Amino acid sequence: MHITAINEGNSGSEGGCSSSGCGGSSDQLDHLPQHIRDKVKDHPCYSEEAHHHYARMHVAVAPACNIQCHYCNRKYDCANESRPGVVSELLTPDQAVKKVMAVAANIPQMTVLGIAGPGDPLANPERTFETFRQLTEKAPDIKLCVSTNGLSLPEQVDELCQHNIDHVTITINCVDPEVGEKIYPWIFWNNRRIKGRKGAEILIAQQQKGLEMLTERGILVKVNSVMIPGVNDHHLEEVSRVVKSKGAFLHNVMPLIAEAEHGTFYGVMGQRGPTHDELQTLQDQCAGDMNMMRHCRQCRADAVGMLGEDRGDEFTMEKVETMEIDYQEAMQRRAEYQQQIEQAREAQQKRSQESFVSLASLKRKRHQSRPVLMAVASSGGGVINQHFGHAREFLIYEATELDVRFVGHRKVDLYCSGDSSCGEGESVLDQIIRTLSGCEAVLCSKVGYEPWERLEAAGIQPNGEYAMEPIEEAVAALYQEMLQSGALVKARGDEDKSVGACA
Ligand code: CLF
Ligand code: SF4
Repeated sequence: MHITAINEGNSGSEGGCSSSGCGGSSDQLDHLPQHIRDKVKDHPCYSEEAHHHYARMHVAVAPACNIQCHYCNRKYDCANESRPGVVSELLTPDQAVKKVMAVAANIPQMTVLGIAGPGDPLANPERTFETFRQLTEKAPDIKLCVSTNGLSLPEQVDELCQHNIDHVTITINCVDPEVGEKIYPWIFWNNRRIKGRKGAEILIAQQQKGLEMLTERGILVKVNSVMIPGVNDHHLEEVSRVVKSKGAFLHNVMPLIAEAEHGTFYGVMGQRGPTHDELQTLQDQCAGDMNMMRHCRQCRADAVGMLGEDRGDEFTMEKVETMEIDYQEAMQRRAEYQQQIEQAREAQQKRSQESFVSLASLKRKRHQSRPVLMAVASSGGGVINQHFGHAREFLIYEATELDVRFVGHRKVDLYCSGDSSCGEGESVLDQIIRTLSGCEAVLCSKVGYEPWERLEAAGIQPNGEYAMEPIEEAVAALYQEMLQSGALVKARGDEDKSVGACA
């Protein structure tokens, strides 16, 4: 069994940020030039495997925006890069730099600083570039990252290059103005508001031009797209093809978040977001042409910490102002800490390569058994280390005889809140079970008696036997157990008819 994380089905350029979990990240990244591997290997968004180990932070220095998206309300974070929620504090560049240094000194695994809102960073160029300029000088060990709607991108590419920015995200929801006019009511361009199709046309042209200019200059570009059922869902495969042909490195198809209480056009109009299945199906369809990101958590524009967690409250400006930071010393500690992470990653990788051999020897005839979805509770480090009741999200993996791949995450409410309600959260448990539908096992460090019974009754086998084991290996091993027990053999007539057709 070969352990991969995502992006199966890609051709030669696969890998990239689609690292392959503990099992084969070096395999998939090995074919890339060293300078690209260096750029992605510690970036929690560009490398799926890295997101188990490294953190990012955003500083909210960019309040204004030059377009209107139907899924955005200015009161809330930019939906390009964040789930709706007010930004707690808007920062000046000086404040942002202080905050970054405070976070870097306290969270040694923080490798990337991104500016992603709450408006558009390139619609606020002075504030954005001043922040980058100071950080390049004061915190040279931190990678800089920016996310934009792309309208001002071509005019800012040279400036971006001067700031040593390796990673740029462009949100591209369409390449066809007919689709675009349903998403963008207007843009602000050359001091004028331009509505409808004309506005969408300009935005698309600028995005494509900006993408080409960045890739020509060797900057890694990730394209984010918001999947809006009935509006651009059938169009996003084409978007994937086009941006890939222009050199984009990674495509991140995210679900629309539209709630009436957010006050967005889509929210108020009742536009729904995609289901888990719809999202995964589209990501799989796009994967034929493109490296796909599936671990995006749609972070806030002021998020701090590992993807999926937010430690922003620990670093309010009020608290930051009281922290005394010796950054030289902090850099030294960060380097040592990150070296330990790298050693652990290397050890995991070696172990997985060994298990590759032993698992492969157990492999049965291809397509004889069906794939299985498994949910995993992990608080980071790439291992199964979280109690079922403490999980706020489950990582979803698909195991087959040939590989294990990460396919997404599903958020849940906390089952065990740590007070007396723990174990009595009937309705929360119902909701978790519903959220995990389609999964046949849930792997966690521990699970209580009551949820165990309820999960089992719902056809989701709880499993605490792989506590502290690397995720992909544990999923692979459990799949093998299921395989050997005969539980996964396809019913007669379900076999893949294509098997052996060329043999
Ligand atoms: Fe931030 Fe975006 Fe850079 Fe990452 S987020 S600017 S590329 S450092 Fe990452 Fe967050 Fe998804 Fe963005 S998980 S929303 S993709
Ligand atoms: Fe909102 Fe971002 Fe769209 Fe601007 S680009 S309207 S801030 S979602």
